[in-house]
Amino acid sequence: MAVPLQDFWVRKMRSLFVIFDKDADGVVTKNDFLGAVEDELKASMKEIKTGSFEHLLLNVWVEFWGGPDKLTVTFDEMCSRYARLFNEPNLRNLMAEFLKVCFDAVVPEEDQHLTLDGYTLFLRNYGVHPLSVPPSFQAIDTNHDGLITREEFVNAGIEFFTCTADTPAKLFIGPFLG
Ligand SMILES: [Ca+2]
Ligand SMILES: [Ca+2]
Repeated sequence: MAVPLQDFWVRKMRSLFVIFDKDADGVVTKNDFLGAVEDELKASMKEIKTGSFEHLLLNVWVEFWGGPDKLTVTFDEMCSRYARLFNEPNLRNLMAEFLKVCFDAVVPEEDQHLTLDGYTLFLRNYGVHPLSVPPSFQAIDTNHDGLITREEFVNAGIEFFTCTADTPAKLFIGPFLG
């Protein structure tokens, strides 16, 4: 029998799910998920980055959302797929790889870090209002130097998806909706 999922973690996943369930009907379609990357963000990426980003996004859909065949996913289905992160280290590696590509996609080649403006652009893509971004930025900027490094970004993302406790990383993708 499956171990019950930890309540706080489920609430984090809820904050993630609603970003993609824009019409709030309890279902996220594959098109909702893959279409979440807006042209504006794509335009700011190099062509090769766009290709690898879309490829990874598809992998994330297959591993954590609908699976290889389904075109829709419910919240419970998504949760049970993300819960596999607790037992399957290779999935953590995939998630870390995805987060690295996300980071590289929004950070200019010559820079090594994400600014508040860059993170605002990234989260706006997911419908997060610019005024809601600074608390998330501060949560991820763990050494408080006003810049997010790749390592800070990936660590916060992994913590968002794999930590069951209430930590600042709950703000990784914007406001925590509880
Ligand atoms: Ca929906
Ligand atoms: Ca920092």
